[in-house]
Amino acid sequence: MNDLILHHYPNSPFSEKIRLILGLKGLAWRSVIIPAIMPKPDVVALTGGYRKTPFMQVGADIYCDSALVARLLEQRQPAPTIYPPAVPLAPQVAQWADSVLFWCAVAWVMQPAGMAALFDNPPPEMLKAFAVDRASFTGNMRRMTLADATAQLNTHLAALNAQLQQGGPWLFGPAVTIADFSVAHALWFIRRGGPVAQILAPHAALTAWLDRVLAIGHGRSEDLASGDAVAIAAAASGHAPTTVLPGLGFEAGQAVTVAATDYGSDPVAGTLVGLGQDEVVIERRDERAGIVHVHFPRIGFQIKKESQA
Ligand SMILES: N[C@@H](CCC(=O)N[C@@H](CS)C(=O)NCC(=O)O)C(=O)O
Repeated sequence: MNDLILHHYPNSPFSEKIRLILGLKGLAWRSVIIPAIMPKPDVVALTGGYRKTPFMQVGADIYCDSALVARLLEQRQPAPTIYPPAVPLAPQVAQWADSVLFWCAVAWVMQPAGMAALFDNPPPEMLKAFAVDRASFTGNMRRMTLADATAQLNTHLAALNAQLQQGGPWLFGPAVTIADFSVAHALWFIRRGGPVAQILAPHAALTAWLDRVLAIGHGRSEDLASGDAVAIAAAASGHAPTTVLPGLGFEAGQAVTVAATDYGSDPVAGTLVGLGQDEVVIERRDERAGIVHVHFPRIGFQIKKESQA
């Protein structure tokens, strides 16, 4: 059943991570292209305020953050696995790539030559709107300078290349893992920067591996309008089953907010309907989308009782 609806846009690295995992798993999906900057009324109708890209919709269940979406895809299609038991640290390495490596790549690509290639020689007003949007999105972060990014990126690229010189074909040997996709999306972004992709050139094992990961492709998708996705949520009957486990500091039915702790920290308010070691789920009602369950990973998110919010 083609009920996986990915909300994303072409230039989004974290979306590329998910598109490639969909490709690896041979899943069919529906593609909703969302705006790259605010306002995003249809996104907010579904998520309740979370504005990062991508997120996955299944009926009236909304899965935020690519780490959680990757787990959902693993449940949907366990083979080939991206969490092989032989590489238990792969999710932690993926988290390093999603945070540390990713921001080095962003700072590197955002130099003028990279921006021109990424946005295909954009008009100045478009660049200005993008810069204003991202300034508030990342307002609580210290901006990396180009000098910082260059030095740190070169160190990371050399280590990744040395790791792959051990034999590959994947980062941790014979089994592909979530870490391959998290490292690949950051380097995919560098490749989209045209001339600035030269920084990858000295690392032959790494670039051959990147070709291999990107050759996986995106699986089969069909387009869907964002308004139709909102209507699908409103028409859905029921939600994925969830429970609130005891001993984790919260109770079912409590009014809470959930927010990312790094950047793009807009809180989403609702009633707690699911909580475990790895996931938190809140229920909220939207005028257009109806009763929606919004799922977040536990790592990287803060839950607050409404009285603390
Ligand atoms: N931790 C998030 C990070 C997502 C993220 O930073 N996405 C970028 C685009 S790749 C974003 O949201 N940019 C702002 C936007 O799209 O509005 C995840 O893994 O999904």
